[in-house]
Amino acid sequence: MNFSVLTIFPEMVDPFLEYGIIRRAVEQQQISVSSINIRDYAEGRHRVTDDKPYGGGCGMVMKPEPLAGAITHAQKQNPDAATVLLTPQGKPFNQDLARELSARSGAILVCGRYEGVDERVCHSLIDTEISIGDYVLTGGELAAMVIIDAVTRLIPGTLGGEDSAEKESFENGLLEHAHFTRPQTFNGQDVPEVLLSGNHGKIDSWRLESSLMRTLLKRPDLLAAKALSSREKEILKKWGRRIKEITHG
Ligand code: 9D3
Repeated sequence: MNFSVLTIFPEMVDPFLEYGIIRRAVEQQQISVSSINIRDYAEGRHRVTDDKPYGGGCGMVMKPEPLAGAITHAQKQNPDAATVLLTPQGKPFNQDLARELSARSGAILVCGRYEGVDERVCHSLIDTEISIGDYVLTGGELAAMVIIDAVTRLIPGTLGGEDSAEKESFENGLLEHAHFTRPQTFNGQDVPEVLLSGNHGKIDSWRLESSLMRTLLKRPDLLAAKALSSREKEILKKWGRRIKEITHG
């Protein structure tokens, strides 16, 4: 998968490529990430990339010509890629969107800065607009890195180990079960006995129960959205009865 990041701060992206799974994916050529400096496509001695908004108002707008130049260059390099604008007005990023992007051969990630991008660029050169959540950032660069991170770990082989991405949280609509490692007693707290039993049927049941209860307590919205199996329903009913016993005596 080939990512192109279009930004006025290409140096922001470089250190992100040097760690962990992302670093290995680059080394093994499962992904490539090229940063393109939008300023390189700006004209004039000062290579200006922003300008005052028509109609007045505070803040600046990204000029269309440098951005269009950078995007068309990236699209020629990476012809099958999706062209994505990172903007607070975009579609909220989630695991489904990450999976859709991971099925493509590339993504051109256009990072806005200032108050926004000239509308005619969005209109003519952008396929989709993505936001990474309802909070205000100073630009799209961190959002581009979030997307590269989430998409890369979905590419087969990048996790390079036992765990497949499919087994994890959000893939089955539940949060993951609790995890424990050595020592068996830590700060007076013991690891649940069942995990030491070696009985894998019981361990799987305990993990499903842990997943369901954590999702109920921490993310009831996920549980409400999920199609539950009859086994999952039984576990939730059992806990419902237990809670009723406690609250109703
Ligand atoms: C005053 C109006 N602002 C909108 C809330 C303008 C504005 C603020 C911040 C315009 C751009 C930005 C910079 N943010 C991004 O480029 C951005 C972003 C974000 O702020 N939140 C979540 N996802 C993203 S993706 C790109």
